[in-house]
Formats: sequence, C-alpha cells, structure tokens
Amino acid sequence: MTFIIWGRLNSHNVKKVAWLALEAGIAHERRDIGGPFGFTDDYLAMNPNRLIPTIEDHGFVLWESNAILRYMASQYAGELWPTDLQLRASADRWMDWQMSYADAQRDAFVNLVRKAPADRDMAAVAKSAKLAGEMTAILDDALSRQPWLSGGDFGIGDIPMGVSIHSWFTLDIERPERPHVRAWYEKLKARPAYAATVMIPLT
Ligand SMILES: N[C@@H](CCC(=O)N[C@@H](CS)C(=O)NCC(=O)O)C(=O)O
Repeated sequence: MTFIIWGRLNSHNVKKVAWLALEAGIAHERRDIGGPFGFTDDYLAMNPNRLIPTIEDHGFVLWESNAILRYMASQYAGELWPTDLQLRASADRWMDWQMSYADAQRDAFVNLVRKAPADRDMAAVAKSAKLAGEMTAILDDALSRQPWLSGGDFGIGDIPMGVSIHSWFTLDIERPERPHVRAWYEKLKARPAYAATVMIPLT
C-alpha cells in the first residue's frame, strides 16, 4: 500500500483525513498509532510533534491535518477544493475557524470522554459547553445563507467542522437550538464516508 494514514481513528484530526480519503476514493491503509497505541521511533522520525495524523503518500510525508486535507484534495479530488480564489478562501476560513472552535470545545470533550466520572471537572465542562454553544451561532448564521461551509457544494471546508459538530451533538452537554447547523449535520450523516469514519463512538 502506498498511501498510509497514521493515527487512531477516534481522534478528531485523524477522522478529518480518513473521511476525505473515503470521499475521494483514495485507496489507503490506516495504521493505529497515538493515544493508547503509543508512538514508535520510526513514527517520531516522520512527525516529531508526537501528534497524529501523519500521511505517507508514495514516500511523501505530511503532518498537520488541515494541510493534509488541502494536499489530498489538490492532488486527488479537485472538485472538493474550488479553484476560484475567493470561493476557496471562504471555504478555507472554516478550516482555520475550526481550530478556535476545537479549543472552545476541548474541556467538555476531554472531561466527558477521556476521564472517569470521578475525575471530571464539571465546571470546566459547563464553561466549555457554553463557549462552544455560543460559537455555533456564527456557524448557524453562515449555514442559513449557504448550504455548505464550502459554498454551494460540499468540499473540504466542511470537513474539520463536520468532525467537531458530531462531538457537539453527541456529548452530554446543554446545546442551544441551531436549526441550520442541525440541518447541515443531517446532510453530513447521510454521506456514507462520514458515517463510516466520523460517526463512531467518541471513546
Ligand atoms: N494541529 C494538529 C493537532 C494534532 C493533534 O492535536 N492530534 C491529537 C489527536 S486529535 C494527538 O495527536 N494527541 C496525542 C495522541 O493521540 O497521542 C493537526 O491538526 O494535525
């Protein structure tokens, strides 16, 4: 196999890459590493950040999930990455915005998913859920005016937030009603590649 995705699948950032590989029909092998699987010296030689994901495409090594998405779409799925620069930048903005969103949602996710009930900081969960819920108002407004974060069609601009929003809807937290975000999530759930790679147990 010449295209390898390195990383355990229950990682938000690995899900992004695995989802795009399926959407684009890229033949690949995914290898578990990180989290409970730990790291090998060979992996750390490719990615010294001690983070996942990393890809190897015929010997070309790349890390940073959003950079990987842009590379994969440019190389294998141009239809998912518009060439019009303003359309592209508008989609790209949501990929960067997701990193701020992930910061907001992190404490809720880490406490509720990765920690035992006795070890959870529920005040941090509430604060994080409130912040993430507030940010989804911005997403809801955008999705009231366009069907996808990438514009008129699905594209890689939808992928990072598509991964995060599954956690938002799945975590046991209070959520404000966001009808346009919910409608977009329903459309994502109907995509077989999303169901196979993103809608897996959070743990
Ligand atoms: N900016 C990096 C962040 C990568 C990252 O934080 N990955 C997490 C998983 S989502 C990780 O590697 N955690 C350590 C581990 O799983 O061992 C990217 O987008 O690829």
